[in-house]
Amino acid sequence: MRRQEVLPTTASPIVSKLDFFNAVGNKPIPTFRLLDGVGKPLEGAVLPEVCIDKAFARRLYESMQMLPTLDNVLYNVQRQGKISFYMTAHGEEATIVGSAAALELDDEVLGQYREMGVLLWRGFSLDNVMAQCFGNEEDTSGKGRQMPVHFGSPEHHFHTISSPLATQIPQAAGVAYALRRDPKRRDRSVAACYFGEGAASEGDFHAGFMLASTIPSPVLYIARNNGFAISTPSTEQYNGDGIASRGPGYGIDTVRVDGNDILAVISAIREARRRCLQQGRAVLVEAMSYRVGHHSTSDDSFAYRARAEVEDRKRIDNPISRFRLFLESRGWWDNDAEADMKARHKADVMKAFKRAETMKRNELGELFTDVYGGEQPWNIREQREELSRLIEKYGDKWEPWKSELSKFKNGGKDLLKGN
Ligand SMILES: Cc1ncc(C[n+]2csc(CCOP(=O)(O)OP(=O)(O)O)c2C)c(N)n1
Ligand SMILES: [Mg+2]
Repeated sequence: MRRQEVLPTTASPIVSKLDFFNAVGNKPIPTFRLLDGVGKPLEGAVLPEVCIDKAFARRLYESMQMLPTLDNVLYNVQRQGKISFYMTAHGEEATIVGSAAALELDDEVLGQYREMGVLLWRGFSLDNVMAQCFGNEEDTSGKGRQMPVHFGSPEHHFHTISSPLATQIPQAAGVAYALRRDPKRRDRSVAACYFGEGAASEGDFHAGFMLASTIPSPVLYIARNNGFAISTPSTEQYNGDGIASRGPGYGIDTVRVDGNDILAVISAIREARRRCLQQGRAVLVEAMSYRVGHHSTSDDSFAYRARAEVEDRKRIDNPISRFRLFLESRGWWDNDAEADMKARHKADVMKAFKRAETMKRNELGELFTDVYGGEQPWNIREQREELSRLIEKYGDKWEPWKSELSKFKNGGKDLLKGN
């Protein structure tokens, strides 16, 4: 028999028919789902084991419900001018809580900015959330020097959020490589990296995937495809089949999941995590959802999408009510439980808000610390001295300065001469 011909640099079979292709398997990528729109398991669906556990299932539901409670309060707090900015996670509760629940608590998380729910799942308190958003003296994320929602907590293995999009994608490949090199964490921990479909248009997406593809490491990429990058709908963001279609191009195991089905998200992330560790390689999960809220408090989405479209999505495919219907079908939830939870959540959030509202900010001088390690460089010293001179001149004379300084511990006096 003649030996089959292959080219030296590829295992590609030789064909005589000219055939172009533009899809994975020449058909749209399917979406993995376990529960239908009314919380009923699909035929043949294998539910994750957590569903057998009533207490865990209720915890999942309560964690999802906490997000809109917190989001509504903080959104309004921003509108009252008490915090400068906020971003909600409306519509993505199942993707965020489900993925958090499927990860181990010490997996390293590199988020984009809508993943506060992952931190809450790991025990970051409501007081911590408020302290960061208010930038008060209890802010453990950054001493009040970051914009709201830029959380970070080494204790919770949650890397600090940074505003420039997609920077976390190559960083996650590096973090996962470091995990692989650490004998204590090798084969045990993954780096989980969240990003939006919009961020995947950045060069850093491709740089990160290239790194993860060629320098194998256990990085779990979670693409939150919520249909929008601020005002740009996903239909204008790419011409391919979402973000999932890019995984195979980099030789990365990939799955697309219904991001509004918390049980499907848990199953997909669990299996993705297992593969990451077993193969020591990257895995990509694309979670499909719909951004129900405005992009941020700086956005009014009704300028570019119909109110009715949003209302329809909320009603037809609500990740929270889908799971509630599932719980009810098992006899694990009812109206009394709902009323009790809502009252408890509201009281907890309001208590944390009221506490944070009255707290002082860090000393003003903290503005100049931690910028660089080691000795303070001349430019930072100069800026500190300039502010000190201005406080001396206007601090107790000019009303806007007086009221602003009163929000800081020591009223800015730490910057005056002799301090
Ligand atoms: C490098 C960079 N370019 C632009 C922006 C402004 N920006 C902030 S969020 C955003 C949209 C991101 O959309 P997506 O990744 O889909 O996340 P989503 O907001 O939908 O969760 C843009 C363009 C930025 N922060 N960084
Ligand atoms: Mg998006």
